[in-house]
Amino acid sequence: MRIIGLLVIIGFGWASCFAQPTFSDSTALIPRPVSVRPASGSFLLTRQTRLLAGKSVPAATLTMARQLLGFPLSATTSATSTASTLQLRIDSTAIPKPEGYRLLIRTTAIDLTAHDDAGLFFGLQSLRQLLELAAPMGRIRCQQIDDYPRFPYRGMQLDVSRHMFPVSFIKKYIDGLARYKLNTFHWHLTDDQGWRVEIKRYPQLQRTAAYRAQTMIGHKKELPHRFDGKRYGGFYTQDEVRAIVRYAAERHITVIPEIEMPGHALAALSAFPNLGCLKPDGSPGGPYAAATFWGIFDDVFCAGNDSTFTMLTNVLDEVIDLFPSRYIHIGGDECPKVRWQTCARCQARIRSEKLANENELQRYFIRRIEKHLNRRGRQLIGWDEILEGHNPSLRLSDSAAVMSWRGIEGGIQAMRQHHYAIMTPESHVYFDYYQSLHPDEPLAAAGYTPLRKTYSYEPLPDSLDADEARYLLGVQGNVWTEYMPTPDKAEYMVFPRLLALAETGWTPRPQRDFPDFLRRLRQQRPLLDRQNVHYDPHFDEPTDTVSVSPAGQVLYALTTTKPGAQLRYTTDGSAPTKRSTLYTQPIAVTQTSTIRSALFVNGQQQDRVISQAFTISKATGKPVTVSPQPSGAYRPASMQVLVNGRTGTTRYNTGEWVGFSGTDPDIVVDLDSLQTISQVSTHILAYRWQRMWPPKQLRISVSTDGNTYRPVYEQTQFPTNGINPVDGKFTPTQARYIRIQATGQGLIPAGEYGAGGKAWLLLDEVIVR
Ligand code: TNX
Repeated sequence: MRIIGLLVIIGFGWASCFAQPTFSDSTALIPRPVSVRPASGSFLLTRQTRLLAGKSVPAATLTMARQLLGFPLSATTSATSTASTLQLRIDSTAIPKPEGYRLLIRTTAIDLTAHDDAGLFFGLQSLRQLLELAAPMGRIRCQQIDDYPRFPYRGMQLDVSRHMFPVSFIKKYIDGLARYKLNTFHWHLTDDQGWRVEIKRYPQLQRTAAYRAQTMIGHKKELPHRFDGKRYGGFYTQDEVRAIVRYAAERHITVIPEIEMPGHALAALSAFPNLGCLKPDGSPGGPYAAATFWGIFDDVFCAGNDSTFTMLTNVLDEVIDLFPSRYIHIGGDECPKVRWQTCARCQARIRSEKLANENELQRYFIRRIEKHLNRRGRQLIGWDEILEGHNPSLRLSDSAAVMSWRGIEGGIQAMRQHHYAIMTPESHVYFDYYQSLHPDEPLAAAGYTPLRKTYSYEPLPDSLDADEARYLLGVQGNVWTEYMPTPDKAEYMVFPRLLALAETGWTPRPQRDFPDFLRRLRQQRPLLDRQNVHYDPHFDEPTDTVSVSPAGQVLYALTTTKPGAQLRYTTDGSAPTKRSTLYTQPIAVTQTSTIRSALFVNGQQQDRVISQAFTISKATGKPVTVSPQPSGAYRPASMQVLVNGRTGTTRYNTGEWVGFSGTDPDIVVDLDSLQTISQVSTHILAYRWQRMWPPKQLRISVSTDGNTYRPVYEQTQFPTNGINPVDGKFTPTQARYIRIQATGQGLIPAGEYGAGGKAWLLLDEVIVR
């Protein structure tokens, strides 16, 4: 923390500030307050400023106030003798909203009145931001801020299993949450790749489950998988955990621990092989070892073995003693059922409990654990899969809460069933996904979630009525650390998206405005720098879109959010300079070329060069029909992405690839007129570790009338893990319609990642010559 630096700056800077008062702009606050009323005049924090506090204000809060403001404020009981005061008060009548506060800044006094201690803390965070934004002068404008959170739950998660971070970093992370008025730290402590919390009763968890033999290098979609050969691991001692819980509590942050079950349990099984399922022949399962790469693993806790529940409830008892949170997170996500299907004990449990299937066995598992938590006075929280296997006799208590991550459906379902829900959809608030499509971005998980997308997320689904909407507790950003081996990398992925999430959780919906958020974020950069936060600085980088006009022309549009910046571009492959063509409107792309663009402010290039290649062919911009319809996230807004001149890249979640889940696509491009053609090309994206498989066969046929097609090319081998170019060459022929059919897209074969599930087929860009 850089409080010392700030103190020096304010301490020595104040003398000169009467000459040239600079004001911090109250609306530079993040999250944006409910209401700000500016007044005339300004307040200057000086060494004479006294801290005045009512009896209801805890001593710890006064200490925190000094620490937050970085100023040696001495306390006083009366304001008479001093030049200026900072007065703290708790008054739940004047400030009716929990966590709410009113900050009244006048020329000689700042009055901070809050509903509760948390409100004081968040009010102090606002004051601190105002002072820091005003640094080095420390003079802030008179104003009244009335503020309170939109949602009671505002969380950030951190996975310490895939990669572990030092206690110092956990504290810095908690500081980051506190600054932006988040109030929950969801600590993902166990997973397949390592068990990270000390459990005194089971030293084998520390000895064995906390370590993996080595760690994967690169992205799991790349084959062959590569490893670093280095043993990796560690755990947080109970003393460290207690210190972190205390540190968080002082900052009004609740720590919710997560102990994963019944899936994501490989590390635990490595220490307790007897808690795995029996093999089909009845022999014990295993041996198990903590996972060395990323994904979902079939080996899970045995649900038929009572010892599983004994061990887990003993673990939870120690966890409950460590964490005073109302909720205990038990995971519940991504639990394959294949072992349960062939385990004699699990099958016996299904019979004895009269369960319909393995999904109900999962519910039985969760419900049994829930009963234990409830007996200990705690409530269960889990990922949305805890709603699986609905069976009235296994109903979770009303108090169980659901974290909706596979989109928002789980959350909606939960709220309809009157369970509290926290929205954490991977589509918007997974901070392990790329923030930019620039090729220089450091390695990240699969998705693409730019800042604007995170910011655009509205947690309250339209489909809920007012009664159901009461069950929306709030929002959370998730930080899975497969590709974040260091604290710096984690910060790069988390910031500034955390600030966008914080605003979503705090600020009333009508006050949220992305351009205004960006303006404030730019002002906050020096604050992040001073905190030594390694945030992603590219949030004003240009973004591009490709569309096809009604007349069939490819249009390349660029936008920038950077004020006063000019976009300039070249089409000959050269690097853009301040003398390159100025971008004023979408560029009509008429020939195969690469457009490179960059931002310039006062003739100086800003940020990175954006590059986009186009292939223009006889098919470009022509009408396309696709059947059956593409599936899920790979169903583009327009099928003309297949002929927009742009080919999908290995960053595949951008709407460019057209995807089919378990179905065989049939694509027809109409060239509008009979033409002589001799080549049809396309691309197949096959990443087995993303469940993306090539077809058994791809056939290209042509037609003059759209009824009778003649095959001209077939391909059955798609050897590349990644993008497979398909180049169908044939003797020149007359045709108007081009048809591409891919077949054999069924279930993922046994022994492969995601076996038995539907394979995806991804296809993009039809090029006809
Ligand atoms: C899914 S989100 C997971 C995690 C992975 C994450 C990677 C959830 C409940 N489970 O185990 O780390 O995807 O994005």
